[in-house]
Amino acid sequence: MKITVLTLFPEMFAALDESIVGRARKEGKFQLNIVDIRAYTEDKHSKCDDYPFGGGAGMVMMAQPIGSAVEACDPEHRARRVYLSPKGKPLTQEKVISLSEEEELVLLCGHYEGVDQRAIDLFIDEEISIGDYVLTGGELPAMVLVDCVSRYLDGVLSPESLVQESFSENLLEYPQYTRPVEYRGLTVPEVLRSGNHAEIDKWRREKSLELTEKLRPDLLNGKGGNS
Ligand code: 9D3
Repeated sequence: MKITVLTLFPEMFAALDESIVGRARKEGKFQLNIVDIRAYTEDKHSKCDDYPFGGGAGMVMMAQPIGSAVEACDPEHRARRVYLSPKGKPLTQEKVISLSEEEELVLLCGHYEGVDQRAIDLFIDEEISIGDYVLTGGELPAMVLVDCVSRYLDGVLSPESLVQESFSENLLEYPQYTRPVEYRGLTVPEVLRSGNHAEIDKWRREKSLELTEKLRPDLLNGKGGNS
C-alpha cells in the first residue's frame, strides 16, 4: 500500500515515525509520502489560502495548490482520494478494513475553515470524519486513519492479534495485568496465575461481557453505535 498525505503542516506527521507505524514503514510494509501542498502553489508569495467569497470568519484553502498536488501525486487517478472533513461519513472499523484493501490512498487535510468546494468536487472520491467534535484541521484525523489502516497490512500485526480481535468483536477488552503479583495492596486475580487456560478464557469472556454491559450496553444490541 502507498499512502500520500497532502497537508500544509507536514511536520505534524513526525508522530508516524514512531512505534508500530514507524516500524512498519521502516520494514517496507507500506509507503507513506507526506506532501507539502505549499510546494504546488503558483502564487508568487506561496499563498495557499484566501478569504471566503460571501464573507465570514477564517480562511479557505485555495483549489489550485490542492489540484496541482493531487494531479502530481496521482496523475492517473489510481488512488482512492479521501478528504478528511467534519462533514464526512464517520469512520468505522468496517471502513478502515475496506480502505486497507486499497492499493493507493491520497489523504487531503484541510485546515482553517476548510477547502474551496471545487477542489472537493474535482479531485476527491469521499469525505471521512473521525467523530462529532471540532478539531483545527484534518491532520490528526489523517494520522488516525493511517494508524488504523496500517494495522491491517500484511506483516504489521501478528495474525493472532487480528484473529483475537475479530472473535471479541463488539465486546470491550478484559482487564490485563503484568508483574508484579502485588502492587500497592492490589493483587492479580488468582485465575490468571493458575495456568488453567480453559478457566482463564472463561474468566476473560465473563469480564468482557460484564464490562460491556456496564460501560457500553449499546454494543450488545446488534450493530454498535452510541445511543
Ligand atoms: C464553522 C463550522 N465548522 C464546522 C464544524 C468549521 C470547521 C471546523 C473545524 C471547519 C474545519 C474544521 C477542522 N476539522 C477538520 O478538518 C476535520 C475534523 C473535525 O474537526 N472533527 C472530526 N473529524 C474531522 S476530519 C477533519
